Amino acid sequence: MTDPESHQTPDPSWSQADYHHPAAGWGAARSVGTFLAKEGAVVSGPRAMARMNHSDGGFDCPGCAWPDDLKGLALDLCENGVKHVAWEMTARRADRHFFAAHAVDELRGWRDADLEAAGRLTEPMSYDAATDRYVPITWAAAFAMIGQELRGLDSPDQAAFYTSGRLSNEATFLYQLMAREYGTNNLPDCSNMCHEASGLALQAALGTGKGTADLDDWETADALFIFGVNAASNAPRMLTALTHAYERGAQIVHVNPLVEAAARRAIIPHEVVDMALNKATRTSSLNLQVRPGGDLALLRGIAKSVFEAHATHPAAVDQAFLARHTHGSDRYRALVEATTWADLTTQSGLSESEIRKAGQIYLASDRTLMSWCLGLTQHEHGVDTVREIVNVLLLRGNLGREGTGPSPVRGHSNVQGNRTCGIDHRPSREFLDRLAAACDIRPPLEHGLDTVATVQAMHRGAVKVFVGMGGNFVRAAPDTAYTAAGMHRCELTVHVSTKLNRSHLDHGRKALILPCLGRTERDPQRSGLQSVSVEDSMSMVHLSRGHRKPPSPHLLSEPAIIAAMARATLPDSTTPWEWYVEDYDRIRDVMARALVGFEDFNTRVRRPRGFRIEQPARELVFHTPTRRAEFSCAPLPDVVPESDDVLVLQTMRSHDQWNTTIYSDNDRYRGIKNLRTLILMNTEDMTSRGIPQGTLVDIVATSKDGSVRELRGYRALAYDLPRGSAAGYMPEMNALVGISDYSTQSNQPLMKNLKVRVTPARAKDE
Ligand SMILES: Nc1nc2c(c(=O)[nH]1)N[C@H]1C(S)=C(S)[C@@H](COP(=O)(O)OP(=O)(O)OC[C@H]3O[C@@H](n4cnc5c(=O)[nH]c(N)nc54)[C@H](O)[C@@H]3O)O[C@H]1N2
Ligand SMILES: Nc1nc2c(c(=O)[nH]1)N[C@H]1C(S)=C(S)[C@@H](COP(=O)(O)OP(=O)(O)OC[C@H]3O[C@@H](n4cnc5c(=O)[nH]c(N)nc54)[C@H](O)[C@@H]3O)O[C@H]1N2
Ligand SMILES: [Mo]
Repeated sequence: MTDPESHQTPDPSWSQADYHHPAAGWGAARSVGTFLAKEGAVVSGPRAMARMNHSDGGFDCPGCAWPDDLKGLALDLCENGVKHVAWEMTARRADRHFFAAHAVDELRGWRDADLEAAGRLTEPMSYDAATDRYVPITWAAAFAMIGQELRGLDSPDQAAFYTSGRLSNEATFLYQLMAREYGTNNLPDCSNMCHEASGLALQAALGTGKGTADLDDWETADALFIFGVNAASNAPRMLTALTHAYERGAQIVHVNPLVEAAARRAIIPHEVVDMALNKATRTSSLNLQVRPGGDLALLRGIAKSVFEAHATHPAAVDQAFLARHTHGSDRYRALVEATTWADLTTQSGLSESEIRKAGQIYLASDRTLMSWCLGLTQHEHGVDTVREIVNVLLLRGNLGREGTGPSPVRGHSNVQGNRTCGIDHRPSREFLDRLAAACDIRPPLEHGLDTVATVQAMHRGAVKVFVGMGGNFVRAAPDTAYTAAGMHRCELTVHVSTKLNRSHLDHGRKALILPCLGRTERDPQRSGLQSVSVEDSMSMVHLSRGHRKPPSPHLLSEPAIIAAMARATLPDSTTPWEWYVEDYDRIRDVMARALVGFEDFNTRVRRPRGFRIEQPARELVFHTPTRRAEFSCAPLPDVVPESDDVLVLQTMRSHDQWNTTIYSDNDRYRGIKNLRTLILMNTEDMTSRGIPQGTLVDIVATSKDGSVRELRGYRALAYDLPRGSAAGYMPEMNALVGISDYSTQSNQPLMKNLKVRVTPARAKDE
C-alpha cells in the first residue's frame, strides 16, 4: 500500500493547538488589521467602519442579523462585520479582461476563495458556449434575454427565484411581487436551510414565526440558555450581552457538543479599558456537551425537574399563566412524567445530574431567555426541539415579560426581513389577499418550491429558469454534485451578485451574471440618494444608506435590476416598476399597505433607530387556532446512531468564513491553522478506528435513501466532542449531504446530522 499522504498535496504548515485567549479581544483586533491590509482597504476601511451601524445615515452591517446596541455605543461592531465590509470594498476587480483570460472550465478548477478573490464584478456578463467564456452583454440585452425566456415557459412554475438573506426589504418586496405577478410562489431561500424549523415551530406554538425577545430582554434576563450556536464567530455581538449578563450575576448555560469560545470568556473590543488591561469576563456558568440532536431530551429533562419540584414547591410551575394563556399543558405533563430519566440521559448524552443542574438553574431563575441557532434546526427533529424550548419556557411563564422568551439567532443580516416582506414559498392566504389588494395583482394560491424541492425539480426538468438574487446556491445547497447537475439542466441561470462564485460556473444552457451595488455603496436614483431598510433578529427595522463610491460605473441597484427584469417579463404590467425605482419611498408606501406591521413605514423607519415590528406573542396575543400558546407533545426521538462504527457528523463554519465565502483557512478559536479539509473526532473514536492524530482519512456518508457519498484525504484531528460525533466544515462537506437528507418536519437539509463512517485513507488509486 502506498503512503496515504501521497494523494494529498503535503501541507506541513497546518497546525492545531488549544486556544487559551478570551474570545474577541486582541486576537480579533489583530485579525482585523491583517484583513484590511490584505484587501487593500487600509485607508478606506476604518473610514467606512465609522459609518457602519450608525443610528442615522450609516449603513447596516451586511454581516449577521444581531441587533445594534440601542443604548450603548453607536458604533457596535465586531471583527467579522469589519471583514465583511472590507470583503465588499476590495480594490480588486473581476472585469471583462479577467473573464476573457479564463475559460469557465478553467475557473471550475479554482478554489472558492480564489474565485471571490478575483474581486468585484464590474459589468453584466453572458455565457458564450463557443468560447466557454463569460463575455460582456449590455443591461438591455440581458433583461431582454430574461424576459424572453420567462415569457417562453409553458408555466410560470417552471421558474424558481432564490433569495440569499442579504437582500433589502425594498428589493425583497419587489422581487416577490415580480414572481407572484408573473405567476409563481417558487421562492426558495437560504432560510430553507437555516431557520425554517424555527419559523414553523414558533408559528405553531405562538402564532408568530419569530422570536419574542429583544436586546433589552437579553440585558435583563437572569438565566440565559444558549443552544447550538458558535456565537464568538457567528454572532460576535452576542458576546457583549453574555459578558454583561455574567457581570450582573445571571446564569448562562451553553448547550453544544463542542465547548465553543463564547462558552468560556471574552473581552469586548470596544470596551477599551478591558482591552488595555486584558481583562476577560467569563461567559458561562454551565456547559453541557449534548449528543448531536440530543437537545430535545435535555429540554424534556429540564421540564421533568420542574414537574418534580412542583410536588413540593407550588411556585415551580406558573399555574395561573398556564391556565390563562396556554393549551395542552396537562397532556405535556403526562408525557414528561411518563418519560424515564434513563431515556433522557441516553438520548441527551448527559448525566442525570447534569440535566438536573440545568433544571435547578431554570427553577432558580425568575426571568429566563432561550436562544438557539443551526445546532438545533439542521436536524431531523428541529421543529419538535424548538417547540420543546417553548414548552419549557411556558411552564414557568417565561413569555411576554421583560427578560424572557424564545430568541432564535438569525443568520444573514436581513434573512428575517426577507420573510416579513414576502419571500415565502408557502405564503398565507391573508398575506396574498393583502398583496393582491395593495398591488392590484392576482397572485397564485398554490404553494411553491423550497430549496430542496427546487433542486429536485431542476433534475426532473420541471424548473428551467433559475434566478439567484445573491448567494451561492450551488455551494450552499445540499449534495453539491447533484445541485450543480441540476443547474446544468436549466435553460437559463441568472445570478445577481457582487463577486464571482461557483454558482456562476455551474450554469444553465444560457447564463447571466448581473453585478449589483453592495450595501456600503451609494445608490443614486432619480429623486436622489436612496436608503434601504433591513430587519434584525429581534424585529427592529431601520434604514441603511451606502456612502462609498461603487466599484464600477456599470452596476445597478438590486431594486433597479428586479424592476427591469419584471418589465422585460411582464411588458403589459400595470405595476409602476420604473416609478418605484425612482424613489424607494414609493416602494415603502406600497409595502405599508401590503404588509402587516408596516403602517406609516416611511415615517417610522426614519426615527433615529427605526421601529420594532409589533410582536403579538410578546403581548400574549396568540394567532393560533385556540388563541393560546400551544404545548407540543412530540415523541422523544431516537438520536443514538444505529451502530458503533457510525458517527454523526455536523458541518459548521470556521471562524474565518462567511457561509460559502472563505476568508482564510484558519479557525482561530478552535486553534486550527491552514486547514479546512479536516474532521474533528473524539480521541477514543480515533483510537478504535486505528486513526492516529493528524493523519488522513476517508469519510463515507450514507444517505437516508441508502446512497453513498465520499470525501477522501481529510485530516482527522482529536477534539473535545462527545463520542460518536464528529465535525467538519461547510460548504466543502455538502458533498456528503444527499438530496434526500432533509427533515420531514421542515424540509431543512440535515447539515448537522450526517451518518458517516471514517477509516484511514486508502491509497489514491484504490
Ligand atoms: N462570521 C460569520 N458569521 C455568520 C455566518 C458565517 O458564516 N460567518 N453565517 C451566518 C448565518 S447565515 C447563520 S445561519 C448563522 C449560523 O450560526 P451557527 O449556528 O453558529 O453556525 P454553525 O457554524 O453551523 O455552528 C453550529 C453550532 O451548533 C453546534 N451544534 C451542532 N450540532 C448540535 C446539536 O445537535 N445540538 C447543539 N446544541 N448544538 C449543536 C455546533 O457545535 C456549532 O457550535 O451565523 C451567521 N453569522
Ligand atoms: N453543509 C452546510 N451547508 C449549509 C449550511 C451549513 O451549516 N452546513 N448553512 C446553510 C445556511 S444557514 C445558509 S444561510 C446558506 C447560505 O447560502 P447563501 O446565502 O446562498 O450563500 P452565501 O455564501 O451567503 O453567498 C455568498 C455570495 O453572495 C453574493 N453577495 C454578497 N453580497 C451581496 C449583495 O449585497 N448582493 C447580492 N446580490 N449578492 C451578494 C456574492 O456573490 C457571494 O459570492 O448556506 C447553507 N448551507
Ligand atoms: Mo443561515
